[in-house]
Amino acid sequence: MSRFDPADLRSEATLADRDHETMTVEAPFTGDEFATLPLGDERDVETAFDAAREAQGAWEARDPAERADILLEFHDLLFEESGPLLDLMVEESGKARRHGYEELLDAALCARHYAYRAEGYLADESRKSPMPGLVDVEVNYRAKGVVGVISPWNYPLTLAVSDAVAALLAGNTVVLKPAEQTTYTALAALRLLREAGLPRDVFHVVPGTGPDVGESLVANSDYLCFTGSGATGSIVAAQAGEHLIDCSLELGGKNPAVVFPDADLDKAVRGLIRGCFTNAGQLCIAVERLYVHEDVRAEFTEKFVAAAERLDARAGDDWGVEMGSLVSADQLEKVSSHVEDARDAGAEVLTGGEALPEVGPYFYAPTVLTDVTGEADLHDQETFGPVVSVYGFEDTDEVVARANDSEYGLNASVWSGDAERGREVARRIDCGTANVNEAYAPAFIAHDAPMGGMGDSGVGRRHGPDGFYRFTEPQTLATQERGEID
Ligand code: TXE
Repeated sequence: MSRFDPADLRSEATLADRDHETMTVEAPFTGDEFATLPLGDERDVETAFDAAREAQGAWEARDPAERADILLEFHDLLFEESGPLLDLMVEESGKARRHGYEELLDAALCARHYAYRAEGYLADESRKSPMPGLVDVEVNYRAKGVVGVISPWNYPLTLAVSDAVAALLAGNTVVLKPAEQTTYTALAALRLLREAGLPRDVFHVVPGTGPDVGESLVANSDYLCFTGSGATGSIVAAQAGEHLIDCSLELGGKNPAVVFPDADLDKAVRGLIRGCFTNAGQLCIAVERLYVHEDVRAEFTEKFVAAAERLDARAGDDWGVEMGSLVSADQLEKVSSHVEDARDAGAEVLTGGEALPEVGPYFYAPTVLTDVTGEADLHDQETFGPVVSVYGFEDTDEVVARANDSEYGLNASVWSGDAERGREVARRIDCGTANVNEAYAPAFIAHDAPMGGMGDSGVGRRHGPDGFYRFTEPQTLATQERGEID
């Protein structure tokens, strides 16, 4: 039996002792049954919250250094168990092994980052003594209580744990509802956290569907982290508002990249192939709009299309696979209909533009489009697949305006031989993370730096101090020790 056998992993989930309805989880590479998933409901959520609330005080009272040691052990276990963990992730989500590894690295580095930083954040003297004078003031960063996390299927490991590790280190306990498609990866992460020494009741996972588990999860949480679609995000935010709790929402984007004529074109092609096709484009920070200066548009496009055609898209679990499957029939339907609709509205398909049933039931070819018009859904809406549109531009102000002509504002990149010029342009783009000569560094490398979106891309930030303090309740404590104030 594998270290992370689904039937065995079910024991990590919080499900009250009764029969549960089940759903079939597919293996995206084949469309065959991968496992059955028991579906919880609000009774299971309440069981989880009762236990998490009971455990919270003792967890918060622990020395922050002890909490950090557990997270550092978790970091080590992720690497020690990377083989079976990646086997599970590849089978359950249909992603390429190398993208699973990138995700594992992100989860591990996020845990390590906060393990090293959390104690300092909690003790930050510059925040604690804001007003020396007539009264002594200290600010105590108390935990919020029990943090709810609702996570999606595209990065089933890191999006299940990245918010949670910061919340835990701030002294909160956590209840997580992972996406139905990829719950077993989240349960494997939970097993490793427990093996690292996390007390059982400090972190609960309740499997189930969004409406059945999600609503009561929001109702019981003291803070909520949501990653997923804008439509579901606004439902969840409205529910959070009803319960007067704060939340952070990470909702995706239609991310632009701008290539200037002085850019190193080979480097830009390499970086943007990763930016567009990593995880088959099912990545909130994936590039979906490519603006290339007219002077280099033909040369860039030729190289880019050739590189897209060379990608090894395959249903294999070896390291050589460069692009995996879409997660499901629903996702394939969404991607195909975006491309068909764009084609009907006059777009030209330079490569791809079709499903690859001979490779696997939900595979879609790396696709490059041009002449996409504003009538096409794909022009403005997130596709969340291996599909990118190339547009030409001539003038910097024009391209900044076009990059900003979007309801979203998550991630952007600017490619130029002059890094200062790249930064100047990047600063003018309305987005939470901007990169120069790199497609998405702040999400996967810079855990010290905040990551999140403007506009319809969401609310709040993960990573860095912003990602930590959202899990705290600042309490201002003033003491008058020097006689009366009058
Ligand atoms: O998302 P949902 P879906 C985008 C991407 C994709 C689209 C649809 O464009 O094509 O969203 O994906 C839970 N109350 N992103 O349908 O529904 C659900 O069970 C509470 C971008 O999978 O938002 C899952 O755990 N929770 C994105 C989570 O919400 C509810 C990542 C996400 O599912 C719920 C994923 C409800 N009423 C999709 N309904 C990103 N930002 O990276 C569902 N859920």
